[in-house]
Amino acid sequence: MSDVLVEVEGRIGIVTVNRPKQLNSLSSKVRRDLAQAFENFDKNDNIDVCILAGAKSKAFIAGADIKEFSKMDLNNREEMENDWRITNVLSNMAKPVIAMIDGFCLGGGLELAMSCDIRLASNTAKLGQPEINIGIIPGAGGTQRLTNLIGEGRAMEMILTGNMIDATKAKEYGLVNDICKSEELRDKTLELAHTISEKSRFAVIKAKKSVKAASRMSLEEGLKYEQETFIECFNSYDGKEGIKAFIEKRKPNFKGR
Ligand code: CO8
Repeated sequence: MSDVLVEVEGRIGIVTVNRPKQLNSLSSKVRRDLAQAFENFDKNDNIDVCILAGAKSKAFIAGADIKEFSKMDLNNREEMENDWRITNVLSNMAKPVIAMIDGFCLGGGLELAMSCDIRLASNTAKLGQPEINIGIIPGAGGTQRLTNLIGEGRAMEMILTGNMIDATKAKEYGLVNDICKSEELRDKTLELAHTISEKSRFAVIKAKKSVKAASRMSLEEGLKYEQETFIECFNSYDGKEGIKAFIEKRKPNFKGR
C-alpha cells in the first residue's frame, strides 16, 4: 500500500501519511507525494476543504525520517527546498486545510501541522520540536511559525528544551483549536470540514487569503487588502445570493462565484 493515501469524502479531500510502523515519519518520497496530493486537491473543483492525517498508530507524524538524514546532502540548496516544498504548498493552498492530530506530532510533523489553517487534536496528542535532542534545529518553518502562533517565550522553551507539550497545554497555548477523544477526532474533523464546505467557496477562499494577509502584510496593507476583498465578495454572485436568501428567510444556494 502507498505511503500516502488520498481519499475523498463528499467535497472533503483527505491526505493520510501511511507509515504507521515508522510512526508516520516523513521520508523524502512521502514529502514529495504529500505536496503532489495537496496540489491536486487545490486544483480539483469538486473539493472544498482538505484534511491532513496520519495513519492509525502512536503518531500523527513523528517528524522527518531521521534514518534518511545520513544520506541527505543539504548543501544542494535547490534539492533541499524541493524536498521540503510541502510546507510552502500547504501554507499557499487556496482552500482551507485542517490538521487532524492524533498522537505524536513532532519536528517536521508539527511544522506541517502549523502550515495548515486549523489544528484539531486528540487528548493523546503530544506536540514538540525535538530537533535539539539530535543536535539540529527545526528547519521547515518551526522557529518561525511556532513563534508566530504561541509567542517567543513559549516557542523558545519548546525549541531549546525539545520537550513535548500535551494536548491540554497545546490548546491553552492556542497551538491547537480544540481537543477531543481519539475515537471522536475523525468525525469532529469531518464535521468542521463539512461546515466550511457548506459556505460559499468563493468567500471561503477570499476569507482565508485575507486572514493570511495579517501575517504577510503590514496592518495598513492588510486592511486595504481586506477592504478590496470584501468588495469583491459583496459584488460576487454568492454575496448577492447570501444577502437575498437572508432577507427571503431561506437557505442560500451558493455557486462558488
Ligand atoms: N524517523 C524515523 N523513524 C522513526 C522516527 C523518525 N522521526 N520516529 C520514530 N521512528 C521509528 C523508530 O525508529 C521505531 O522504529 P524501529 O521499531 O524500526 O526501531 C519506530 O518508529 C517506533 O518508535 P519508538 O520505538 O521510538 O517508539 P516510542 O514510543 O518508544 O517513542 C517517540 C516514540 C518519542 C516519538 C520516538 O520514536 C522519537 O523520539 N522519535 C523521533 C522524533 C523526532 O526527533 N522527530 C524530529 C525529527 S527531525 C525533523 O523532523 C526535522 C524536520 C525538518 C528538516 C528540514 C530540512 C530542510
